[in-house]
Amino acid sequence: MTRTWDIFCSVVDNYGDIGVCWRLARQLSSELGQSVRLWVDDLASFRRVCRDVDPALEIQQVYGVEVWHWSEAMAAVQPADIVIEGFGVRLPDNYLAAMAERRPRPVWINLEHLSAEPWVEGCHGLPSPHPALPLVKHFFFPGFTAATGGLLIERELVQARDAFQSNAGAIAGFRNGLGITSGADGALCVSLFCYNNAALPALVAEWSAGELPIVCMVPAGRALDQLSAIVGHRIEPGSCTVRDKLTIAAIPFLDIDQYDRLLWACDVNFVRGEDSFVRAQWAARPLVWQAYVQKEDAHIAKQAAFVDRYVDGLDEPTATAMRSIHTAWNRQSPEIARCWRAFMARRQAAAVHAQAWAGRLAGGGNLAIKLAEFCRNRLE
Ligand code: TRH
Repeated sequence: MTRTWDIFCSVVDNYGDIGVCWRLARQLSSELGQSVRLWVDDLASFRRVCRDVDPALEIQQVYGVEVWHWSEAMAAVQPADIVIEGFGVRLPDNYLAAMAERRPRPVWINLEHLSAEPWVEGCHGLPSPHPALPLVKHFFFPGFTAATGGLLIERELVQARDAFQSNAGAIAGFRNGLGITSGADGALCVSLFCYNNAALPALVAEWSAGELPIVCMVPAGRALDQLSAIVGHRIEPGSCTVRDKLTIAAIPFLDIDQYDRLLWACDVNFVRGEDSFVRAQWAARPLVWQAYVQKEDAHIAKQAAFVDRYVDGLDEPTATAMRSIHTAWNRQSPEIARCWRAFMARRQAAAVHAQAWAGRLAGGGNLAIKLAEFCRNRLE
């Protein structure tokens, strides 16, 4: 049955919030036939992950989703059947009041951040009554097990990935399209998307001096800025910078579908935050994840909880290499050079495991489908 949805997204300082909200909105509309209104406070950032967005428009249709520019003076609208706050964003008071007035009252969801930590199962789905209004919000946690909300995955994703990864011509065409016309053959292809990381200089030194030719594909952004500082000159997207065995291939910031292809095309993906982290797992290639840095080292526990799950079923030396490289990268330690060498020594096993892991991930369920079911069961 078609329901109406309002999804609210505030772009904090990065792209994960809009990446997740857009992916969810698009999937609810195109695969589940839902009527979706997506409210976004920063259309310029949205345009970076989806080229079809026009930042000048207050209201527009994008792939069947009605996108509204969410400004402070929000228009008085009738709330939808289902209201989603992306990552605890605060809903405007007039909209909350309209939700309380509406009959039947909307199902109200706070879509939470992803974590592999065990406590998530106990918090997924919990209700939280509004202190003053007759409204109840439910917490919906993405996660890796059947007792959580699962992960976002589009219906055709696995098929599209497998077709791409088994087609050398498609991969070469994709690289050519990014302007990478030489250096990639026979080299290890690595994509790099990270926060400023004090371990990056040591990693670059290791990649340059190592035995293996490496092409590091870096979309424009913070990682490229830091690489520019490391090599001592501004690296422009579209250019290649060679340091001994390392070629830094700077590319533009891609839209989210092209970014998937980058992950599918690479042998190892350095990813960060939440959405690129999940996409790298679906890419079925080894990944190195930098968790979003939090106070009191909360991100270290978060990273370790994921790696604990991830290494299940791996042989001990590969599991140790996987743990060590994640610890060094997230602790931003120069130990990264040694850890990279150890990781490379277990490269084949890590690649086989990444395939198996991508297959296992589906066990946690499809987030959009689980969310739609969760809401359907709560509609008055
Ligand atoms: O941008 P992020 O650091 O987002 C983070 C996290 O979501 C974090 O949980 C949140 O609290 C914080 O923002 C405020 O990393 P993430 O989650 O990987 O999101 C990046 C998005 O950008 C993802 O949807 C993929 C997309 N992307 C592209 O579309 N093209 C690109 O070239 C690249 C590098 C990324």
